[in-house]
Amino acid sequence: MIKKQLEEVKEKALEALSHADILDSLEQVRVRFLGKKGEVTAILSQMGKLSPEERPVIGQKANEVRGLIEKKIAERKEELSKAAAEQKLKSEKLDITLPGKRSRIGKKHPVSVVLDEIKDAFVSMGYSIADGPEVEYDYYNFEALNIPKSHPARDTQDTFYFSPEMLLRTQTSSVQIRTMEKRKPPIKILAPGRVYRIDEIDATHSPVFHQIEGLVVDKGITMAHLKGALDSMAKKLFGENVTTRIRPDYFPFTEPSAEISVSCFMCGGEGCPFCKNEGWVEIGGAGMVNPKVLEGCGIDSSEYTGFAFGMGLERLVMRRYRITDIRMLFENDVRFLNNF
Ligand code: 2NL
Repeated sequence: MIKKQLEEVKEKALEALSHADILDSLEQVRVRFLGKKGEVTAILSQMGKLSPEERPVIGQKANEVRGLIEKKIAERKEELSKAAAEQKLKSEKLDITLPGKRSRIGKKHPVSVVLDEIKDAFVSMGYSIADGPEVEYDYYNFEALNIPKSHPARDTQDTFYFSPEMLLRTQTSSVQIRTMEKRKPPIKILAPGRVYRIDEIDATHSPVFHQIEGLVVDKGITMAHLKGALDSMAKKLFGENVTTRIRPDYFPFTEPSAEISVSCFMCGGEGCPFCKNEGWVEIGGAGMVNPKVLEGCGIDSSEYTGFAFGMGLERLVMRRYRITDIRMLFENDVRFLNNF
């Protein structure tokens, strides 16, 4: 009787197992037959009713059935796990032969391109690069440069003040003054940097721009040294055929003062629309450092002389790349910047 029940349970279990096609239903089968309240367990609990002769025979049979079901469950479990793993691998398949997504690499801003070239030109002539604060004392920005409070040159630069004594620098000359105060000649520095002026924004004006100033102070420095330095820079920047021209000008911090031009690098000086038929393009100003300025920094002007020059970097960039609107250099539109 029990033996027959065991046979039936075995068949039922094998039948159920053949339908179990996910791991969860396999567990349901295990509970249904082998669990505490399972069908095999229920049969085994009737063993007490058997006669002593029958007990070992049935016992053995029961163990066989339980063993078989356990074994089949384990086998099926193995099969299903394998299939599940394979399925997972298939769904997560990665095609490593597909080309990757290229990330776009940035490049140097045209202002940096020209700045680096100018720095290289002067470093190769033995200059050091100097810098200083953009928030500056009135003294270093104006007073020490022979521009007293009453001077009309202040009007054109009237600018961003924090207090009567502090402002955003309007020129990088302040860097040179600080250097002359700290160090004895010989001095040979290039001072590039951002400067600020109250200017209405238009095609050629921006309240923020960059200036490059140079300063050389030593015994016996003359305007010929200035001309040589400018010539050398112009050739490096615009080509070997370019020459420079200096004509009288006025700055409070230099005496004598000069306007610097380079021969037109578009037409070679013949005259063309680019140089407005002049054959020359203005790039900045220069001069011999005013003795008052040297003395103010504690440098004996009977022993030392010096030259200085200043150029607007954006203007040079615009000339170099024929950009007609300065705002293009500050808008950071990559469609524009990708052209350089
Ligand atoms: C221009 C003209 C110039 C200087 C800057 C300078 C600095 C010291 C002493 C004397 Cl510490 N001069 N700098 C000299 C002449 C001209 O700049 O057109 N800049 C855009």
